[in-house]
Amino acid sequence: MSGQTHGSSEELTALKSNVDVVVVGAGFAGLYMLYRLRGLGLQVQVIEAGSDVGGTWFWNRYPGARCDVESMEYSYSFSEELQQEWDWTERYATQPEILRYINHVADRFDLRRDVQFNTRVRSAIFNEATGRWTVTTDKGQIVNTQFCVMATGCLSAAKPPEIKGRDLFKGSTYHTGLWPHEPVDFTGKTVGVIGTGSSGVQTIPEVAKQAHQLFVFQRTPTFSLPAGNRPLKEAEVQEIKQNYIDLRKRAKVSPTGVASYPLPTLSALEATPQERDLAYEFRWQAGGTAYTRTYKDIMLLAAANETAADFARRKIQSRVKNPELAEKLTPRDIYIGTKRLCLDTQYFETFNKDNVSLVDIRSTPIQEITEAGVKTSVAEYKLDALIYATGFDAITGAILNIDIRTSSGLTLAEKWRAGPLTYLGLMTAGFPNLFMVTGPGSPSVLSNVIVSIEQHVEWISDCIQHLTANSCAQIEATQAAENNWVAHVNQLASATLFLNANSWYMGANVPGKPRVFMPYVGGVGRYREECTAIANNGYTGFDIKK
Ligand code: NA7
Repeated sequence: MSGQTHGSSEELTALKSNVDVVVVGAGFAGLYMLYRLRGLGLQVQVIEAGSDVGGTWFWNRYPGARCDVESMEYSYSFSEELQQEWDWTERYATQPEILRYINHVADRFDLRRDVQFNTRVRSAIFNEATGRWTVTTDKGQIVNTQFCVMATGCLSAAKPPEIKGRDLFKGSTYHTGLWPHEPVDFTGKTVGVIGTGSSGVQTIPEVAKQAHQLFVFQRTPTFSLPAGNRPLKEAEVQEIKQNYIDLRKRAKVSPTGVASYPLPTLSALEATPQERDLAYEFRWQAGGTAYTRTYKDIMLLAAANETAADFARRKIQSRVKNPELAEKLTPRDIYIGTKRLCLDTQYFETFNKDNVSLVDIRSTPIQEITEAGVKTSVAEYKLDALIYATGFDAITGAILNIDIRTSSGLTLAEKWRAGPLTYLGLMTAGFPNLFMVTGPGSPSVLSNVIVSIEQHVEWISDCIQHLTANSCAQIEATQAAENNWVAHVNQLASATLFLNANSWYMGANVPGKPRVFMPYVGGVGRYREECTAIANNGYTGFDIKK
């Protein structure tokens, strides 16, 4: 079956002024959080900036937008009825299909009535005397709450590029992460795309189908693999559904939150070149980001990584007809996988089209945006439309866009000035009763994020239930536990190649942002075990007050 996309939800709710929990965000995290908290009999107010549910899938409507985790796994597991009744149609779901799914979930569990849409949270202030939070919205409304949950998403603060003259351009401007709701027609237009990360890689082939002329402004070439997308067959869907409970269990204990990914045991360096080529070819044909899991040391050792990168480079070169152009599109000075690996459908082949041109802005940098288009050091490209596929202020951006502070003057922005500090990516010392879903220091963006969201939401709701059952009003991460966790997260990351890349994992794409590797690399299964053990031991590392 397919869900009906709900119309405007604006009229459905009036903001409650006094609740047990405020949840910020009505994406996958916020909606499940609401569902669980309601199940505990709590009063909940969800506040969402968009005009409807969906979070990242509400905003990222650009042509070609698609998930890079397979649809049968990129979906909620908490309801057996839900996972049995919903039918995914493609191996990798499109944005519209995911949005239909999340709308279906909102309708099925009657979630919208506790969501205030079209509203941004401006500040959240903890009153140390009363032990409660005051949450203020951009409409000047105030909500008093015991707990705050930031379900604000890791990729929700769109980042325009810091290029001179950005507002001068007279044509149409778009950001992939803030795409209009109405379809955009590029037929007959001269279009520019700045950015060749996942969003650029997905949208470029689609825009090229329409545009008269497409200029792709590339700063860094991208490692991208064919997604191998295809329609799902009824028989395979039924087989997965029959074994769904087992599949979900395996996902939860796996390193990446994806049950179908391999658990490599061999070293790339112990295999012969022929064995490696066979193994990489197998993964290449299979499609998907599991390519970097072909061997256990690809993300750990430079020499092992180079074998995977070399194979991927050869593949890129075979996809682009013009050797000079192929070379420009081939990443040379980055370890494969240290920037998020992209999955594409005909990305490199698109550059074989006559109406598509690559502008290498590393050798000929953009100097400014003009009224007419984009001016590089050697030419001005006159455009009708300009698409920024320039990414996000990832992981911390949306949280820090809210003024979070305590009555004694501690601000989160100040505390995190040199990088985010958390205990388990769930809480941060000094800010009692403030939870984060997939916060920095948790597997988040290195995992199937739905699996990580469910784990966090369940941990948080169990924690609130524990507090309530024991007549406790307050929980806060201790400074010592936080220090140890941050050291542990950094130690794990420093054993990998991730620290070498100018990636959004490192905050390197935002000028002035501290350069810290933000996610937890130890894996979903291991992380879950740690979180569960901490809760089972009476919330070790947390101060709990009556
Ligand atoms: P990404 O992966 O951060 O990619 C952004 C792209 O934009 C990347 O190619 C950047 O080049 C480029 N960029 C960013 N700022 C500029 C400026 N100022 N000038 C030129 N080029 C620029 O964002 P996406 O939206 O594609 O994907 C984010 C995640 O969303 C993705 O990994 C999936 O998980 C879903 P750079 O590489 O920095 O040289």
